[in-house]
Parts: sequence; C-alpha cells; structure tokens
Amino acid sequence: MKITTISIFPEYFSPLELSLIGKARSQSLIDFKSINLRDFTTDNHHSVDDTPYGGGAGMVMMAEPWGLAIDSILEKDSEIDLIILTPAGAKFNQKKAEKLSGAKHLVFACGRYEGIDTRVGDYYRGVSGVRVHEISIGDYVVNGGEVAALVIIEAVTRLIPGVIGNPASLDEESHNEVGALEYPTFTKPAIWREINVPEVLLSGNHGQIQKWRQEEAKRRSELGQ
Ligand code: 6GU
Repeated sequence: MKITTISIFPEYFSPLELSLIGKARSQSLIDFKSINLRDFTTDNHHSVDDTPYGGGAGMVMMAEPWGLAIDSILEKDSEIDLIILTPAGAKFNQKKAEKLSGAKHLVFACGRYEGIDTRVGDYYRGVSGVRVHEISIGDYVVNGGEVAALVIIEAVTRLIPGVIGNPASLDEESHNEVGALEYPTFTKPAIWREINVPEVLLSGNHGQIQKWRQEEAKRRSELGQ
C-alpha cells in the first residue's frame, strides 16, 4: 500500500519510522511519503491560508496549494483514496479501517486552522479515479489533521497482511462484534499486590475460559469501560 500525507508539518509523521509500521516500511509492505504543502504555494511568502469569506474567526486553508499538491500525486498515480481530515467528517471506526485497508494508495490531506476550503473535496469528488472520504476521529477538536492521520494510518496498516507479527490476534478481533470491547487480560504472576487472577483462567478448561471471556467482554462494553 502507498500512503502519502500532505501537511505543513511533514516532520509530524516521523513516528512512522518506529515499531511495526517502520518494519512494514522496511519490508516494502508500505511505501510512505510525507509531502510539504508549502512546496506547492505560488507566492513569495509561501502562504497556505487566508481569511474566511463571510467573516468569522481564524483562517481557512486556500484551495490552490492543495489542488497543486494532489494533482502532483495524481500525475504519478491516477487511482487514489483521498482522505480529508476534518472534525465535520464521518466518524472513523473499525469498519472504515477495514475498507481502507484494501486501498492501493491513501492520500491524507491534513488541514490546520479552521480547515481546508470546501471546494477541494467537491472538486476531487468529480475527478475519476479519486474516492474522497471526509473523516473525523471523534467528538473533540484537535489542532490539525496530522494526529488524526496517524490514528487512521495505524488502524489501517495493522490490517495489511504481513504487518502484524501474529495474525491470530486480528482474527480474534474480527470475531468480536463491532463495538464490543475485549475481555480483561492477565499474565504472571498469579497474585500481584494481593490481587488474584480469576480462577477460571488457571483452570485449563478452554470452554469455560472462552465463555468467561465473552461474558466479561459483553459486561465491559455494556458498562462502556
Ligand atoms: Cl480529523 N481534525 C481536527 N482538527 N479535529 C478533529 C478531527 C480532525 N477529528 C476529531 N477532531
């Protein structure tokens, strides 16, 4: 899978060098590129934002640098999924992660300030080969789309075959109904600061263990904890 981020802070994506994703990159399972929006500005000041039409607080990111940056990607690759990060987008979830994990090339448009001129999404929705997704990571506001892109990249790339060391753990997740939280987990020692591991987990009875885990997962998701 190819992943390209477009941002005024391309260094924000350096954590992708680490851990499983870094390894997947070195094994060529993921081809990641972070591009700088300011490289696509046309004025001496490398401006990316301007005041909003209709007035109001803050600045809006101008369409043209985004247009030029996205066009530069489309010159090399005519089929992309363009993800525009915005708190006004559809909420991200595991189902969306699964759908995106089958994509060939994910392009993340990471806006700052009060967001990106709405015409960018409208324009690329009309370009063949481009699928536009406006996505939010939850009901809160963060300062820019970069951290949201990192969340989505991590959720999506771990679903790509070969990225996770133990694919059985993915299997177990997908058997869980969507939204169900997982069961409580323990490892050695069996008693820690006078707290015992539940007896059933020491029993060796796999049927009972599975039943207990299902009940606990259900109880947790009902409590929302
Ligand atoms: Cl994608 N961007 C910003 N700025 N805030 C958010 C978000 C995105 N998703 C939730 N809050």
